[in-house]
Amino acid sequence: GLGEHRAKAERMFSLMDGFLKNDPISLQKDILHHVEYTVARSRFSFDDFEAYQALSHTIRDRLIERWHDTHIFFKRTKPKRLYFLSLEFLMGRSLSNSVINLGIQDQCAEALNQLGFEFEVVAEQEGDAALGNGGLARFSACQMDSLATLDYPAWGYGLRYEYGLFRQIIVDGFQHEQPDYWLNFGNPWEIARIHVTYEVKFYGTVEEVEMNGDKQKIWIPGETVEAVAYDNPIPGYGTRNTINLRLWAAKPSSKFDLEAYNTGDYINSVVNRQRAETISNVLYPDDRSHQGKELRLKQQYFFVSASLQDIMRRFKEEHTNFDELPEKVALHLNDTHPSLSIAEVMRMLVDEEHLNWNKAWDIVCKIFSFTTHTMVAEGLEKIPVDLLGSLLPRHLEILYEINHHFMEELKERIGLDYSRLSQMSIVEEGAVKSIRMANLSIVCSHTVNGVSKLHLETLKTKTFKDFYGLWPEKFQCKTNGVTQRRWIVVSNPSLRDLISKWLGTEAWIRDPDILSGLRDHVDNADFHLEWKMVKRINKMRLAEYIEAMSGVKVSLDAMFDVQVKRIHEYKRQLLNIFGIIHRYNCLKNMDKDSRRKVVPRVCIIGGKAAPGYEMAKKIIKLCHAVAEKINNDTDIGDLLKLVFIPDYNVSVAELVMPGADLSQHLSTAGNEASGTGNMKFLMNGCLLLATEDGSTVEIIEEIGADNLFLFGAKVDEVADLRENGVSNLAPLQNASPLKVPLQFVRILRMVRDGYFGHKDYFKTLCDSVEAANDYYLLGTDFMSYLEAQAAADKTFVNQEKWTRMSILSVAGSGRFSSDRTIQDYAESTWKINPCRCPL
Ligand code: GPU
Repeated sequence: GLGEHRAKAERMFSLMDGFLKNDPISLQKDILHHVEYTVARSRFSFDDFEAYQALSHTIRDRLIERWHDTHIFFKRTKPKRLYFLSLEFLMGRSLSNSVINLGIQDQCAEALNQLGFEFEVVAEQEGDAALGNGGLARFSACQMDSLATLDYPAWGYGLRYEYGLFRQIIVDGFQHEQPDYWLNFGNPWEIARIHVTYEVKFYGTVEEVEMNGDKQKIWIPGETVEAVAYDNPIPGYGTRNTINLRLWAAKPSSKFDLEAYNTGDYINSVVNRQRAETISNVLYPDDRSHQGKELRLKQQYFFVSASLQDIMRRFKEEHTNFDELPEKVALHLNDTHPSLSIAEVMRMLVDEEHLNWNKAWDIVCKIFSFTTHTMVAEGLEKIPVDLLGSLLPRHLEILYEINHHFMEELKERIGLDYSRLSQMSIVEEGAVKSIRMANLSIVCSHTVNGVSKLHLETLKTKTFKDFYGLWPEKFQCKTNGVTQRRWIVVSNPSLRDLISKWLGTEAWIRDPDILSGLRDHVDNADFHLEWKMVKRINKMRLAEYIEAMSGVKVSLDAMFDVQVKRIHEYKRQLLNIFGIIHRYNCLKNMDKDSRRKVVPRVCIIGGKAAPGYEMAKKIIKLCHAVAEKINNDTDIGDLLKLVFIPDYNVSVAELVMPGADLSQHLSTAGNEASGTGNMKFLMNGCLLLATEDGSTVEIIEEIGADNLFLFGAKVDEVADLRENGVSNLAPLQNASPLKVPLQFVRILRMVRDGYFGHKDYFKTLCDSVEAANDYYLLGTDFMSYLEAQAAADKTFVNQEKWTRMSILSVAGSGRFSSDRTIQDYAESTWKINPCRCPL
């Protein structure tokens, strides 16, 4: 009975000795305990990596306590939960972040110190968890941090890829990809839940059976694999709440195929079973183009099926009636990658729970919300019907039926406008008949979110114009954000201390709007001095790293100018490189006197190209070819350096952003849905040189156009410029009959003629920006770009002005915290409330 239960609980608690303690001595005891019993090294002799392992397990224990308490509390209060479904999470390192969010950074540092170790060195031992490609995946990670910090009852669901994003190595200036077998060194941050498993089925046929006089479709699957849960605790800052990121790994089913084993072919049977594990083996490395690969589709369904079984089981433990589902469950689709969820929930409700179609559809339309991360329709995900029909035959039927109902509704609303009907259809007819996952997601979601104001505007007027006409109320803007915990507190401790000192509080770490208080000190000379000192310290760290990576020595007096992000033609790293060549040409043509007035530059470029993206790979090679020329030109010396930072990832970003003076965000207007790197640089007091694209438009609103360097065509000029070479909106400005300025042509010529070597190899790259083909308008924007660069140089000479702009950047960065984004989602999209676990 209850009494017995309580007596048992009390005895357990007395044995437990209370919760783990966080004073330095207790931490040391625990670290040594883990050295001896978890790492199995002698406590009298262990190295930095073993110290990392032991400290991580020490922290993990503390996370587990909080995580248990949080989940017991959620179970007791039964709040509406958010399930954040994403195929990618770029978590990076966990140790520093956890220690900071638990509020035990100083204690840990002291504990390690007394054991003869240094926290920074120990933290450096950790490898990145890189289960994602770029912005979309890192944004998922920032959102998890904010969900935990703001006490929301949320779960993240994802895949536990055994190989994360490839490692980039550079050989002779070319990118090579190496597998990232990140689990080789163990992962103390996950908890294997060997008993939380679900069967996931594929292939097979659909049959019709009689059920209580009704005809009912059932799916007879042909293959079964097992999904095993791995839980990753996500601690909030300034709260006990620690939420869960549950990642699924594929394992062979524990059910045996008896026949195969009885035929005596034992070895082959085992080998075949083992193939199941390939499903979660490797992350697809091409961001924004997932088209028509069976393994990718298998990954998506594997993820969807396991997550939804888990979510439904939890719902059924707490509730009996599916009418309550919309009040208790919010399912969020992070882009279309998890959108098979829609068909899967319909299948569960109709085929397994025997709800009628309309009732099930009504429920489904109340639980899904959707965020799209792309501006351009070409990037939208499509799944060939043949592929889907063979892998998931029942789901294909369901998708057809959803579309049938939608088309009927649409005909009633808009009449027999066949062109519009076919454009809005979930099914795309044509050479390859496909399912349009974005259309599916829009039809079924109660909210469709854009990731910046400009992005939402494009969705409404272009990409999803017809859907906007049909359901204007569905479309909402939720401008992205990044977490200041990682992007200031973890990555820039000196700035953290400085901000807190001058604001007189650390409250901004939970309440980022407080950062605006820095404006009060924007003209204080002491503040300026300390601000510049912090930047100098961070530049020193970065310079050391650059020298270690590339052998190039750089001057701390130079302007550190950074462009780090995935390599894409639309992000225009090529424009940056052309600008650098231009600068080089100018320097070469100057006399000694003029050179003395030049602001020295260190140009830093970093980023990965998708393995199959030839043009992006050529950009990387060109960068190296130009760097080789410039860096070895003794004539130029410290006036200009170009370095490519290899293997750009989250932990490299943490080092690069604090040390940057200037950062570049060069996407042709109308291509970058939001951008989040710009926000991270902003938080680190780095000035932006940018086009008016994505979220930069809102950064301008917040800090004023005077506090960054803007250039380039505006979004509503781009179409005209592409077509006519001039903008109808600004005829005077672009009146030149030559679309492309002479300087640009000259630089193109140099590359074409082999000035940097590899003439043949760069040919297609040059062709892609030749006047007629210059889709991303490099030539058109070139002069404007050079002007913005010149303005940056001019301002850098005036350090007082520069520092002012830098301070105002940080002061205006509060709006770009993911805390703001998440609160907005919680209140207006998910309709969830904070659920704070008591201390
Ligand atoms: N983004 Br679609 C990705 O990183 N990968 C993708 O496949 C797609 C979008 C990015 C957007 O390019 C970027 O503008 C945005 O800030 C980010 O998603 C998060 O919304």
